[in-house]
Amino acid sequence: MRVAIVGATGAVGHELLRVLESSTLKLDELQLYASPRSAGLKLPFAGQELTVRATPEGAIDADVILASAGGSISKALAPAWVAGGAVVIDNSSAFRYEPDVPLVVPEVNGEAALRHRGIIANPNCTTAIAVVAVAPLHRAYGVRRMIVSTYQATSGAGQKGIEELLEGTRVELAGGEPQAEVFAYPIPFNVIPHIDSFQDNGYTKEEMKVVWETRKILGDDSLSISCTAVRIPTLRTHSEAITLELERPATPDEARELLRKAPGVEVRDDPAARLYPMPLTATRKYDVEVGRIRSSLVFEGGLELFVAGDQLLKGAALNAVQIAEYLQEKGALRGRVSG
Ligand code: A2P
Ligand code: 11C
Repeated sequence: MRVAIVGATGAVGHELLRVLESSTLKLDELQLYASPRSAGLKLPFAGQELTVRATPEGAIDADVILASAGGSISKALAPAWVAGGAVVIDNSSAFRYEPDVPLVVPEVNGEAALRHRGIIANPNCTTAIAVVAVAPLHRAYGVRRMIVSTYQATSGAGQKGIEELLEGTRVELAGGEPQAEVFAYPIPFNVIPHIDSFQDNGYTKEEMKVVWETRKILGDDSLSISCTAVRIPTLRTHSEAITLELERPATPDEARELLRKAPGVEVRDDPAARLYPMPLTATRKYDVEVGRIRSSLVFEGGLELFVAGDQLLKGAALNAVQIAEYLQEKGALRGRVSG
């Protein structure tokens, strides 16, 4: 299989290289693309050095293109990549809401990927992490309402987000005033309830992505969902507090038992032993940590939980590679419907 990464020098691109090194994909060739600024740069991969090329305007000769260079690049170039015969697994939000573009988390709705017409969308990282934990509960108990509050790391905003936290922290500790370019306000020692643009309904686009994408992935437009998305001064891994109202009552023990068997989940839930999900322990892990599972005090028979998932992995690079692996396993890489 010939694979290309577009956006190979970015925060997600870096993780794609690492995940591909240990993936089950039968790689014959790996091509790396970024902006013209990075052309000629060499990046390590599986003991070799691969040269980054400027992303061309037209088709790329590859079977699978893992795109992570932002929505405008995907929007402009993905049609040409598809016309050239590639399957595009797109990490941006450019195509997620198009009815004929599957939005896929393989553990949850892998079979949707088989209906692709050239483009498969990778969900927003906050959504991907939440649905890994919520989907098994939804199947068993029927989620009626879901309320999410997030604690999102700076790398959600890419490499520049990481640098703004690190540099700002150095400046603040030296007694200076940190700058804010990527984020709306200085992020060191702060908490910012503002990710992406505000919408007419008062929610941010990041918050609405959780609503739209969770419904699409779970295939249930009746789900009542609301989200408050907050940026915090951590480097990576998004955490989320999730409250669920259920159709059929669940006890915390039943939920723990179910989630222990769920793919992509690590139950980390023993408060007496101070065991709960945290960025400290979830970072660089493939599984999403789930803990603090307890009966809701608000919704009778409902649940409260806390999740922490490495959003550069399950929320982005890992999920994209898992989609490619799923297609390979099902022999569906070349099986797309034409047109
Ligand atoms: P570059 O490093 O050359 O700017 P992040 O999400 O971490 O900010 O990364 C964004 C990725 O998208 C980087 O690999 C970046 O490459 C790439 N990128 C940015 N602009 C373009 C462009 N015009 N064409 C292709 N890739 C781009
Ligand atoms: C963040 N979740 O943390 C965002 C980044 O829709 O793919 C991912 C945006 C997206 O800033």
